[in-house]
Amino acid sequence: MNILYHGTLDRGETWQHLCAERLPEVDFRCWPDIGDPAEVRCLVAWTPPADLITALPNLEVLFSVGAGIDQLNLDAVPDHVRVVRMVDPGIIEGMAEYVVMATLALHRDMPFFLAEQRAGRWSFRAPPMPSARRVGVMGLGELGRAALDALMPLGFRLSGWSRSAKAIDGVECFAGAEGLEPFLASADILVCLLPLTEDTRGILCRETFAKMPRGAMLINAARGGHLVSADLIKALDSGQLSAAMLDVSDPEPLPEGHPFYAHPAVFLTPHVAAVTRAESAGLVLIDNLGRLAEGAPLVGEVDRTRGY
Ligand code: NDP
Ligand code: OXD
Repeated sequence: MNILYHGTLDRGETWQHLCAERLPEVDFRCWPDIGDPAEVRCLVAWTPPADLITALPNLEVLFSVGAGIDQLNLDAVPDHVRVVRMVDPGIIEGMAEYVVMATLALHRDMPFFLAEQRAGRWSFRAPPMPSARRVGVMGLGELGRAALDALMPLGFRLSGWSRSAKAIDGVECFAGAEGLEPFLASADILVCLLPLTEDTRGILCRETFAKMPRGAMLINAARGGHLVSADLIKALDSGQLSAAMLDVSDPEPLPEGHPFYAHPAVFLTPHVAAVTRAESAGLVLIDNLGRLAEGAPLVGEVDRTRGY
């Protein structure tokens, strides 16, 4: 079997070595050393150029380097090609840690205390107990579930929203379009961990913010396309929302001069919430290549009609 990797060379080399050790029968190539393109059955990439996809006439599987697949431009990928996202324990652990960090920073009023510090003021303000705050997680997949598990011991009230109904101990679960309004109505801190699809693009918008409790806070660690930036600025300026922690933006990097950079209630991280870890993700990829060879189901295979 031949597999082609397109991306940063250090990760490619780690995976190439891992593959040589564990699956010596697989010929792992790192772009631009494609060899004969007709021999390539699998491509692993974050954002492969469209002309690379068309150059591979026998491509069967496209593996995303990340947990998301929206960045792959699937319009350029023939329908018969299977698409697989990365279900990496390193990504899952990283996201759980980020959500805990961001939730605690917002819950403990860090935006207020930082502003007061910058203004040279010593301003006492007691934070509410975690049990007085509800954290609502949008998306109850690999990352949403891990984030909720990590939040659970901290004492927050927890809720979650997904497309299909779920039952999770200690979490009030809502589902579908009809579940969105009651879910939002009690979300003091809203965490977005949805995949970016036609249904979820722009979901963090004026209508959504208006349904949340006044002064609520937002964490977006999913994709920049979920958020309508101008609506967030208005919600923050009007006090409907009080702070936002954003790991992702549209576009990335966020252009110089974008209002988010200077807004006192916006806190940015440059898409670092959960990084694909070469070692742990490499093992997941190797496992999937073994499964492919055996004709077994692939971990993280995406339903292309659903978009995630
Ligand atoms: P999963 O596919 O495991 O989970 C997706 C969840 O979203 C599921 O619970 C699904 O519902 C729900 N969902 C999808 N569409 C809708 C909808 N229309 N309405 C309500 N719920 C919906 O994804 P992951 O948890 O692995 O990843 C989520 C996203 O996180 C990725 O797609 C990526 O964009 C982002 N990400 C960001 C990173 C960062 O560093 N900032 C790192 C890694 C990922 P159901 O369970 O019913 O199917
Ligand atoms: C991912 C990401 O999807 O890093 O894995 O955003």
